[in-house]
Amino acid sequence: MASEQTYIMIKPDGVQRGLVAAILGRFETRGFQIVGMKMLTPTKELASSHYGEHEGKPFFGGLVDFLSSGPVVGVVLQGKGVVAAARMMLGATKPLESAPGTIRGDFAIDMGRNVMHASDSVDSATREIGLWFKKEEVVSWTSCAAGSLLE
Ligand code: DGI
Repeated sequence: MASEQTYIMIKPDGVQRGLVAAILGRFETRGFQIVGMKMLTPTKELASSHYGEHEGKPFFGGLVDFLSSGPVVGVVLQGKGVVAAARMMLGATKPLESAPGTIRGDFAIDMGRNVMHASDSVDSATREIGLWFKKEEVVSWTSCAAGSLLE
């Protein structure tokens, strides 16, 4: 399986609860590489674009208001199979249906406060990385651990 990039984001609830390091640490210790990272409070326009697939649904307004309510930490992660792996590590959209050991299964109980986002496909990852990061903000670097992580 080829190296991929995905977009993950600690949402305002995760930042407020001081979960940034705990969440990002899981990805780093597994062997995924951070190649872009920023903290910002998203505008409503940016939040609406990010969740564009949900426009028109009853929860859309609340979702956009919440995502733009405070700082988030957006990260581009890179590694073998990282798109599907990040979704597995994240857990189900409804935290109470997320297995223990997943991020939502360990850190959340409510769908409207489910602490983190991760792109759900390679195509979504490409779109979301382009939405949140300028090209020059994604850094190309080689980890000195690469030879110990991959055959
Ligand atoms: O990729 P996910 O975050 O797991 O889920 P998603 O892309 O289907 O939905 C994005 C977010 O929108 C999700 O994290 C929580 C919220 N959401 C999704 N479905 C519902 C919802 N919020 C409410 N209140 N009701 C829903 O049915």
